[in-house]
Amino acid sequence: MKLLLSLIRLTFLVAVLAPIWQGGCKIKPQEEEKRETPVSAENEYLFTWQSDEQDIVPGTLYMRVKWKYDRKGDYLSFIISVNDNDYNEKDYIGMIFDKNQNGMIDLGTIDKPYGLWVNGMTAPSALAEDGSLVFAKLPPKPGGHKCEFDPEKGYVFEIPFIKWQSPLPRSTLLRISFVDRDVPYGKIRVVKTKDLKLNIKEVASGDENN
Ligand SMILES: [Ca+2]
Ligand SMILES: [Ca+2]
Repeated sequence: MKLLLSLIRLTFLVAVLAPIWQGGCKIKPQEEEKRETPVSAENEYLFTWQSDEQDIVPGTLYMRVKWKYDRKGDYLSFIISVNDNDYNEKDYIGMIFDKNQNGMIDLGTIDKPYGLWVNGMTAPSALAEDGSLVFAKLPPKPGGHKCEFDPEKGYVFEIPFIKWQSPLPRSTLLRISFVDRDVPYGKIRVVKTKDLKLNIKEVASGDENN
């Protein structure tokens, strides 16, 4: 009789605990999945150059780069801020993507650099070793970007739409430079980032429902 009671108890325990156990197993992989998929951690970068690395500002120069990928429109957009302290309409940022997908940022016109002046204009350009661009002697055209200047904070570039092929590749390298035209000759007026690897299609856009 005792044995029978023990068996009934055991069966009851198994019946009650099994779903809880299974439930516990189901929850765990979801938690792990979340941890392994950072949503926005890699689409913001901050670069700094100390006073011995540039003559654009007296102290530290900052460049903050935020970008996102819009899955629906298959394009990239950027917000880039640089704390330059004096406005010059020919100051510009250079953005060079590995457009020919050969695994490197090429000098010259091969990767078709974007040179975006703070006055909203652009012209075809070639990339030089130091990160600066040599602009073609052609009439400039609107670049599709906007730039605001605040003497306290510097420039904020809004670059809403970049798409050089369709569909965009899964990933690309990107080098960004900034050139300040107000720096006297012989001083350091150009800064450039290391080459970033943008994993374009792994980064959430935040615009999926738009
Ligand atoms: Ca300047
Ligand atoms: Ca290239």
